[in-house]
Amino acid sequence: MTQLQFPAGFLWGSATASFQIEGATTEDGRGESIWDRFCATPGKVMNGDTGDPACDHYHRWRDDIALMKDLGLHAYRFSIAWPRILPRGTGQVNPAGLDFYDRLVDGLLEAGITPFVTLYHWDLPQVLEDAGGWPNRNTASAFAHYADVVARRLGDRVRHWITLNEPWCSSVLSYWIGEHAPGIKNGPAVAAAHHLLLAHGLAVPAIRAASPGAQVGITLNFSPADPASDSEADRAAARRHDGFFNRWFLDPLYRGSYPVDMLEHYAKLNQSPPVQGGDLATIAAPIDFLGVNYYNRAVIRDDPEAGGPGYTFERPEGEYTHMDWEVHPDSLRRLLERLHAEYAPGPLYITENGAAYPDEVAPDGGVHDPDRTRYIERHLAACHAAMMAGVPLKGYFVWSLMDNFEWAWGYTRRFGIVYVDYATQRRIPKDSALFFRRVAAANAL
Ligand code: IFM
Repeated sequence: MTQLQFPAGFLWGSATASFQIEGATTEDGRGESIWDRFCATPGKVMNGDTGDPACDHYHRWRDDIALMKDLGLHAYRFSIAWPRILPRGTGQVNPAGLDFYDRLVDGLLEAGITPFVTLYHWDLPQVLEDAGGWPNRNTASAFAHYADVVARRLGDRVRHWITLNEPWCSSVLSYWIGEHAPGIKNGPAVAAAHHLLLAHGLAVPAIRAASPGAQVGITLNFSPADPASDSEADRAAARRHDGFFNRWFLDPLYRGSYPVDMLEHYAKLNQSPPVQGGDLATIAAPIDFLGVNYYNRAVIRDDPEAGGPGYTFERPEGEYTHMDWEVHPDSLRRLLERLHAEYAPGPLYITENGAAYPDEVAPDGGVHDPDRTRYIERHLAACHAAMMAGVPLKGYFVWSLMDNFEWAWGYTRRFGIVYVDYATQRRIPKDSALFFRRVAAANAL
């Protein structure tokens, strides 16, 4: 392969999330989150795994920064645990929680690593869930208050803010499919999604006021949809999947409206977004960048018997990761080009991309993960191709810095470029980390 040069200033980073790495779930005044409750509910998380001690990052953050520095990373995307800052969701602020992130940000800056802060990566304070969770409109204003508290404390140093991570997961997966906390099936997911978007819209001006000149964006997870065949029915089903997963969030953010075909579809399921006057303008207020999380595509076959949106997923021949997700880098290229062409969100970042494989420590002490290395390499090539086609992609954050708590899969799925031995908390950079270090240093593939 000829060398693919990335533009000067392209950011090479890694990403994590609070609940997945921090541990210390009851320390220093942290309140309970919906994920603590979900983990404590038998049968919800594989092996009964919990958020403790995860990667014990709450105590080992200095070492983890040193690790990133050693890997030559320019940027680090992490999330703030809302229940550390406001243990009861609103009201009394917990100073120890703010202090933790304050130290983390200073440590990153001292190491020359740019912090990208995600405010919500799914750890809703349990008290807010008890009051109705995301289907309750009040949660959106509580989020704006929380964003204001954090931005006031860190906004002088943090220049990149992400309001929400993957609102599809915190609405549909959490209140309709029930695989994620709070684990509600067939609940008011459309209302949850609307209030998440509203929370984003309300938080943006609060962040801008407290962190003048900072860049504010949102991260969405995308599922590019290909029809299983050329039939009209499969193409319509793929379009439905696109609406359900991608357009449902993109359209209100970038067009100020929900997609009409999906409104009609959801109405048949007795769901509609509880829009109040001014909501859509709040949601669509301009932002500075779009964060793209991409792992795989979906191949869709129409199936009126399937319930819900009326389709099933095909499993084409190909390569699959330990999540049983198809490896399909060209869908990332197409996604980036489509986002740029159809929604013109301005600067884009890959805020997550990566793969789980069942890694083991080899007798020589290393962790040899050629499949992950190849996955990252091929997706970087796809990013490069999209940039050559004019997409303003500004950086790439690999998911994840280190192996961590993979939600309902517990610790059984390893996404890190750094291996974590959970018994000792030893970190071992995998071959993919060494590859990523070379790419970042050369700014080329
Ligand atoms: O681990 C998750 C992350 O929290 C959100 N995006 C997908 C990753 C892999 O499943």
